[in-house]
Amino acid sequence: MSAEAITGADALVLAAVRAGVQVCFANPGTTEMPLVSALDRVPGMRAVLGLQENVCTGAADGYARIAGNSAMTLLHLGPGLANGLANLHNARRAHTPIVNVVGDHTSWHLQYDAPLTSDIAALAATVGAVHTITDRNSIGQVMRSAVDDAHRSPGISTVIVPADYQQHEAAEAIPQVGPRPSRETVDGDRIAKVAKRLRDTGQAAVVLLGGNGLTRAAQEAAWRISSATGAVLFCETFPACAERGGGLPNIDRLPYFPERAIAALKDAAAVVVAGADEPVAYFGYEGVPSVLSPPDAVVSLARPQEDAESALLELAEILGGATPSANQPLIEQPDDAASLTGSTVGHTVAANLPENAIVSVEGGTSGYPFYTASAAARAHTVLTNTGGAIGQGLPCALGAAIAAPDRPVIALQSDGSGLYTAQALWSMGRERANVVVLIAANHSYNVLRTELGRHGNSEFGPQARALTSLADPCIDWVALANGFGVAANRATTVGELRKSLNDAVVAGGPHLIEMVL
Ligand SMILES: Cc1ncc(C[n+]2csc(CCOP(=O)(O)OP(=O)(O)O)c2C)c(N)n1
Ligand SMILES: [Mg+2]
Repeated sequence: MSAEAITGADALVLAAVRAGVQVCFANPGTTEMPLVSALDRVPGMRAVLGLQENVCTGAADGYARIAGNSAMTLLHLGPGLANGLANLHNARRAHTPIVNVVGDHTSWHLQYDAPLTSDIAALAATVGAVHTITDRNSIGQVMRSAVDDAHRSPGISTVIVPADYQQHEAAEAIPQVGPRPSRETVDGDRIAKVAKRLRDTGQAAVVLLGGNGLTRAAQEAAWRISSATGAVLFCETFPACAERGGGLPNIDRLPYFPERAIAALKDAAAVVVAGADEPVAYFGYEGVPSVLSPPDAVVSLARPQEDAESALLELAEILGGATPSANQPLIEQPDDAASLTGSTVGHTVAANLPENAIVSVEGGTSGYPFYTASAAARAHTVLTNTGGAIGQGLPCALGAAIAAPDRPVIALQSDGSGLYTAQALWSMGRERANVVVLIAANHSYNVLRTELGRHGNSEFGPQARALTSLADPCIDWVALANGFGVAANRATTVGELRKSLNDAVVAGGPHLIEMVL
């Protein structure tokens, strides 16, 4: 394609493709029509339709976490972006590279304050860098900068592009393929200082892993560091992407509730963070400290956007620890006749996990018990909800399946959270995504009942009960999935779950199993 013959929209898509972007999760409108046409004219970009923008942004997050490459979204004006913000918030917490392309009114129409006019830049600024196209001379250049921005912390960047600049002929040369920014390397001095601190503190140290400190190689290095110094290893409570099972050490997540996290860290003379932020409580509770580690204990080996993996490998070399031999317990398989509870589900899924699976976990009911049991499972990758805005698990599983079509994806999903973005099921059906969705159907916002209890409310009144119940009417997940074109069945016992999970994995997804708890 020569620069003279192409439109601004072509220039934008071409620049994205040349920057290595391959997938665009889209829900376009009138102001993005030139971009939709450009996706047909410019080869190299797969377009995936999401039926609500929070599906698009969550799928972009899941895709980019697994592909290690940025994803593009195409969203309609301010309201489209606003619908996608909750999962962009989660993606920002995961440091995921995403470029949002948001159309705006034609430049000369903006002054009339037409119904769909809004402050798109203000919305976009809540999650990262904002680029507004103000002429037709630099659309490709700006897109290239936005992709580069997405590969720097915090990960999200947005390009706002008025419809006329998309439509008119581009007046620029499109950037050629060039290297993308990669994770910053940690300098040797810092690593040497951490080594000294670990030697000095010995067994009273904790190493908290996050970011790319949770790859297989990084966890093995952390294991060696622990064997050399006696340091206790933890994984951040909600990792973006963590390898687990397949002989890896059983690294616990830092507990969610602050009292338990504080107890886990209280004797630590050093808390070495490797790819994780300094740990703070998820919420503030009266009388409970927000900062979880003892004063002055935190030592940074690598911040989340830095290369924690190589820093851990170098630290392990300096400290000289040997790799301990794997001694994994077997997973206790619950009895086939047992009923489904969070615990029996967690064990059953862990015991039957296919090799090299990706597990997108959202919700605590089966999520926590699964994590505990999954250390002894086959090798897999876990994706969690990093920012606490629920409605992330199903889109994230969809995106992961598009990034890794050869790997089985399991979405271990609480029901209430799943209903925020249930439309993701339709995209799974359309894209033939290899996802098995396991719904923990307790027909309640159970975790909120626990939180009500923590606020001293153990006797729920009718309003509190109603606001935390999804029963009456009960949601029929099998009918819902079928309605979206996804095959589904219901399981009420461990045996039924085991059989239908194994069958679905063999058949290939998408498939949904409603687990009646
Ligand atoms: C966007 C957003 N809205 C609301 C909440 C508050 N919230 C946290 S957990 C929860 C309910 C979760 O229920 P479910 O997913 O069914 O989990 P479980 O029953 O397994 O605890 C709600 C509404 C939130 N975290 N994010
Ligand atoms: Mg629930």
